[in-house]
Amino acid sequence: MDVTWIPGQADVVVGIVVIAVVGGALWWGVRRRGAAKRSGGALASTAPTAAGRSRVTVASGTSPATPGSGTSQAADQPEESAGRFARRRERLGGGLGTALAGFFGRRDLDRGAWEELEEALLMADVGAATTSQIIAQVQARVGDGQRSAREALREALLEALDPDADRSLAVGAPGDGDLAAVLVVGVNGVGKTTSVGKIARLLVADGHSVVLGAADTFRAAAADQLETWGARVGVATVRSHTDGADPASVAYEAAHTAEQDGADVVLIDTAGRLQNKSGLMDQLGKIHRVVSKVVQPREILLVIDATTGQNGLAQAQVFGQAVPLTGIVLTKMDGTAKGGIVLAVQRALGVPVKLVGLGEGADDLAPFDAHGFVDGLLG
Ligand SMILES: Nc1nc2c(ncn2[C@@H]2O[C@H](COP(=O)(O)OP(=O)(O)O)[C@@H](O)[C@H]2O)c(=O)[nH]1
Ligand SMILES: [Mg+2]
Repeated sequence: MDVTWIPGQADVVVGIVVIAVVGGALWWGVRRRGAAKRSGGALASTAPTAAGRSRVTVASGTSPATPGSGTSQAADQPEESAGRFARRRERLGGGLGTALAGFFGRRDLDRGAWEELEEALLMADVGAATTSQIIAQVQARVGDGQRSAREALREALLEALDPDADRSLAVGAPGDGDLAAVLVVGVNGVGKTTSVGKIARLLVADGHSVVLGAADTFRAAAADQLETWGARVGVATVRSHTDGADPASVAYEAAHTAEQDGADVVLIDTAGRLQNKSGLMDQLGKIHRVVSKVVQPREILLVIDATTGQNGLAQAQVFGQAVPLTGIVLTKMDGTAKGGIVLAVQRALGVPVKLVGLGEGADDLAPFDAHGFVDGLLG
């Protein structure tokens, strides 16, 4: 018997309905499985229990959970560190260059001209001491007639920036088996947590395995914020779910976990409330001491908000009395035309600016480049 089935209109409609129902059911199933995996992953690999009140957990950034194992398929790919600064240089705004248009345009460098230069430098937050030093150098250099005022100023700014300072993060080579601890400190709201997340991305981009420690325990939201950064780039976050848990316990557990996992770097976020300055400084001192029991911190980075200028700088200086700073992260450079604050902070704190924040994007944190900075500043 010759049976040939020729589909009619009704069959096509039935077919579409069947495909829709089966497809929808499959889609629902996949979604449910994905959600279960995510919520399981966040708490699965718990559990070193901290000394004291807080139960500290490891929120794995990877799935399946392997703290400290670097990136996972789910994690996004951070931008390589080389060239980041240059790619964002125009965000510096070139405010000083604009303010100096009059000075550069002058034929005679009379007293009025030097006052104009002084005012522009002060307005750019260069600071009084560095401004005097720069003006003296520019005067000496243009005096011999060999250089233009612009060239002389470029040179003086570069020298004041200490272009040969080592601005690399002292974290060793990826996979060298030598754990490096990095503490991040600073006043509330300057961009510490954000910077820890961004530094993790920089390190992962350069091949390091990283563990994060959420030692700002005032609010669980702070740890959530850090954990989100960690999960995005595929690194584990050691945290407590209890508000007000002992920050030093969390810091210790983070260092300990990183060591056990053979991670390259443990990056520790801290609280920055200044209501009780001596309490805060004691707390930082304690965090430093307990982390040192696992490994002596190699970097203590002070985060400063560039938009707060000399005020923020005065507040930040107390941190240098509590812990031995090794470098500065200057955030929100995209939000100010007063880039001269780089010179002022380095002079006031005696440590180099190592990283600058140039936007709110996940990879908008760049290793500082003195030459590129001066070019950007002069516009
Ligand atoms: N525009 C800009 N915003 C930044 C930068 N760094 C941090 N922020 C913002 O500053 C705010 C405070 O950051 P947060 O990390 O929570 O500060 P913390 O209290 O010091 O931990 C957040 O809204 C960040 O997005 C930066 O480089 N540029
Ligand atoms: Mg924070």
